[in-house]
This record gives sequence, structure tokens and C-alpha cells, in this order.
Amino acid sequence: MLSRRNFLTAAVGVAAATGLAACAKEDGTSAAAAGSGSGSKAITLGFSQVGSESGWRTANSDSVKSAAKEAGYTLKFSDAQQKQENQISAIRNYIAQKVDVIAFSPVVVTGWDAVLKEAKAAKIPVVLTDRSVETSDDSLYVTLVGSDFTDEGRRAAKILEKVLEKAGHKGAVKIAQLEGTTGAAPAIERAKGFKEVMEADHADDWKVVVSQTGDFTRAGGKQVMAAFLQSNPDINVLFAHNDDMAIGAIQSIEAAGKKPGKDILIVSIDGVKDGFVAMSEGKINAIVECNPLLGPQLMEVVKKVKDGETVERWIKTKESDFMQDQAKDALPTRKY
Ligand code: GYE
Repeated sequence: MLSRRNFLTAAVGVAAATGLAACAKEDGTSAAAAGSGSGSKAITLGFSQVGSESGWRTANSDSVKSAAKEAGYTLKFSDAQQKQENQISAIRNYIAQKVDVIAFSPVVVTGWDAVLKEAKAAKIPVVLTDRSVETSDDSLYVTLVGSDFTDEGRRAAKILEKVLEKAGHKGAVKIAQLEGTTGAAPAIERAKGFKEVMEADHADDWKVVVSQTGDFTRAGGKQVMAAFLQSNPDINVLFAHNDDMAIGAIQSIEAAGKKPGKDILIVSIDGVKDGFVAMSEGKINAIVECNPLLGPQLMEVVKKVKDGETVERWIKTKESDFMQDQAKDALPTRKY
């Protein structure tokens, strides 16, 4: 498997973009005219969304829809309800409808080669947003617009160091991990980045004692945390791969008579409004931001791709980290 880092250095984007230039010519739209708004054919973008599993996803869908509107594109949008087969059929539909560009946020990393080959054969360029895929042929997609999830995992471990210090925590750190959707890039990579820092710097005192998927949902987080607390009542840290699972877990922690943010220190990822609310109430200790507002960047890339321009292989999102004492000030400025 090629890591995301290797993707960066891969020169395949150039090859893919060359293919796209031909595609732009074939539909009779000149690069200069495409999407310029001066009576030219507007861009039709087919977008297959993962689902509506989290606050992050809602903000991401809204961002894609409003940015497409703003750019004057025709957007065909479908929600796959976290099912790969639904995404594959949505992509096949977009191919049949001969959209100009297909964008999608792949629910899991594997199993895309066949449908991506169909898109390539139809000369429809594919842009990944948010999540990456593993593929045997790097020319099957042009670029990824999204975050560095491995780094988010590392940042979560680093911020946990601060949280433990602030709490004056002594002794063993017994971590419960709520993983995202099994096989999804953010679940794999966040776990990997966290583990990397843990093994390098805290091999003696930190241990992930339980780890299971909560599928990035509140209901999943709540249910799995309840089971964790039964099997491992001595857990003192929760690392949740997203805010929604942390919020679900908080309900189970409280139901078990414990104080979230005190008896169990909580670090999560995303930075959605409800996460900030929980943080300002002292229930989440720190959040690593993952920015869902990818719409405007995506529309820019789609235009370039349609025009046959070369784009970077991975267009990374910029994000920050937040500790509890910053939550109240930051809350009114959160856009999602
Ligand atoms: O963290 C989670 C969502 O892929 C980055 O998916 C995204 C993740 C996000 O369901 O809340």
C-alpha cells in the first residue's frame, strides 16, 4: 500500500491530468470557456457522499452543496448511508449520466478499482474528497482534497500528554479507543498516528486496554462505551476518533456514575459545535480539529481538473488543536 505521504511525491498526477486534457477537449468545451460563466457549458459534478453519520459529515455536505451553488455548477449529490455498494452504484450512475467530474468521499479504503476503471474508460476524472483509497493503479484518481489523518492521530496523543499533565494524572494511563468505521481511512490512520506516539514516548505508562469501532456515530459511541465500562471499569482515558462518538460515550460514562472529563479524560477529533459545547461544559478535555469545510477548495480543483490543469496529488486541509480552556472563547466563532 502506498502511504498518503508517498502519494505526495508520486508523479502520477501529471499523467492523469494529461488524460483529462483530452477529456476536456472531447466534450467540445475549451479549457478557457469551461465554467467561466460567460454562456459556456456549466460544469456538472457528481458527488457521492459517505452518509450523514456525524456533525462533521453534515457540515461537509452543506459545504459541498453551497460551494457548488456559489460556483454555478450543476451538482448531483447522493448520500450512500455508509454503504460501499450504494457509493459504487451512485458512481456508476454518474458515469452513465456523463457528468464532467466525479467526486466522492470513500467510506472504506479498499474495493474501488473496478468502478474507478469504468470512470477512467469513460474519460471522467475522479477527485477524492476527505478520505483516501488504496488502489493498484494511481492513475484511477486525480487528487485527494482532505486532511492528514495520521497526523491527527499523532496530535491527539500529543494533546493527551497536555491533558494528563493539566489533570495532574499519576500512574497508569488506561486508554479506551473508540474507532471510526472499520476500514475507513480516518479510522486506520488516526489509530496509527496515535499508536506511533504512544509507542515511541509512552511505552511504559500508556496502554490501549480496549478498542472497538463505534462507526463514527453517537449511538455507536454510546453503546460501545457502555460495554467498555463493563469489561474495563478502570479505564481512565477515552480517545474517540470523532466528537460524535465521544458525545455518545459521555452519556454512558454518566450513566455509569462517572464524571466525563474528570474520572475519564477525553480527547476526540473533529471540532464540531457540539464537541465544543461538551468541551466548554468540561466533559471533553481536548479536541483535534478536522476541517469539514472542503467545498470551496473542491470546486476550485474540479474546475482545474475539468480544464486539464495539473493539480497536486494531495491538497491538504489546515487545522488546529483546542484545549478545554479555549472552548468558551472559540465556541461562538465555530462555523459548524
Ligand atoms: O472525522 C467523522 C466522519 O472522514 C474526516 O468522518 C471524516 C470523518 C470525521 O464521520 O466525524
